[in-house]
Amino acid sequence: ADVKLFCTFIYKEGKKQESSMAGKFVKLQHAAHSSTCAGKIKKLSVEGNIAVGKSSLLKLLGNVFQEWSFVGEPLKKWQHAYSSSSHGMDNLLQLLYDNPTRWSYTFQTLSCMTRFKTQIDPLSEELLKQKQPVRVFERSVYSDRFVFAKTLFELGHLNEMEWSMYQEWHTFLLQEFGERAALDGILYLHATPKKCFQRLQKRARKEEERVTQQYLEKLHDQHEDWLRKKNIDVHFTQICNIPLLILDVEEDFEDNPLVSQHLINKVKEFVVSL
Ligand code: UDP
Ligand code: D5M
Ligand code: MG
Repeated sequence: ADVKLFCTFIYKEGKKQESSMAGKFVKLQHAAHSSTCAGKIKKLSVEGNIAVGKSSLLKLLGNVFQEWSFVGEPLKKWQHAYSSSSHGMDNLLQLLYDNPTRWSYTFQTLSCMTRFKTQIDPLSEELLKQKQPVRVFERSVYSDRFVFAKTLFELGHLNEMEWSMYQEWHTFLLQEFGERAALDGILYLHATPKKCFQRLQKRARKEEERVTQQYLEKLHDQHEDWLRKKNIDVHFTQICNIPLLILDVEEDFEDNPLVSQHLINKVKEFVVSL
């Protein structure tokens, strides 16, 4: 359905537009990669299911690579969005889980905007001074679309019109900000949905009380389709081609020095190779 709807949008714009858009994306990708060759910043995102351990990995890497910059998910902004109501109406994450059909589209507008903002944020003076600056994000504008928005559409929480509109403005933003938002690598944390569900229960975030293992299974499959099977939209092949490091985190790495060290080594090797 994702491919079909996206193509509808493309075809409406005409064939010529299709090829010039594809060309533009390819050009943007080349620009992003050549800038890394010149010793400019390397930007990575950490992707993976809810509660797989992304924030924990960022913390672990932060302790080791203290000169790198780490950008966690803008969760606070989603929990305290706009309204100053005292009835919990400003917690968009809570609203999303309480009534996904009503709030999914609203949530996508805020999550995507906040992610775009952080992904194109200029480097700090301190980071600019470094020989090889590295910035690591927790998730990206890509997982927002290819994992969450797509899942919420497939579950019927975004209707056809919302999904079409979403794809149209997301594509537009990628065209406009693609170069600045481009990633040089993806770290994909992989664990079974069962393990993620256990970690989600252990974390016990109050907004996520209604999250089911079935939902995590759906998100898991979307990650696999996007990152491992690479069977998403052809117009985004350059995103499929971003260098990928798959890290198996089924075994706990938190408070496990041996497993932690193994992950650190793998990430280091990967970043050097970019
Ligand atoms: N966690 C764990 N073992 C690990 C990594 C994480 O038990 O090896 C726990 C962590 O303490 C937290 C939960 O799993 O309570 C979810 O982790 P995190 O918030 O890092 O997941 P995210 O949602 O960011 O991927
Ligand atoms: O992700 C933080 C929480 O936010 C988790 O409950 C998933 C949710 N989330 C993140 N992005 C989206 C989008 N785009 N739509 C719907 N829900 C989303 P965590 O994995 O716990 O760090
Ligand atoms: Mg997190």
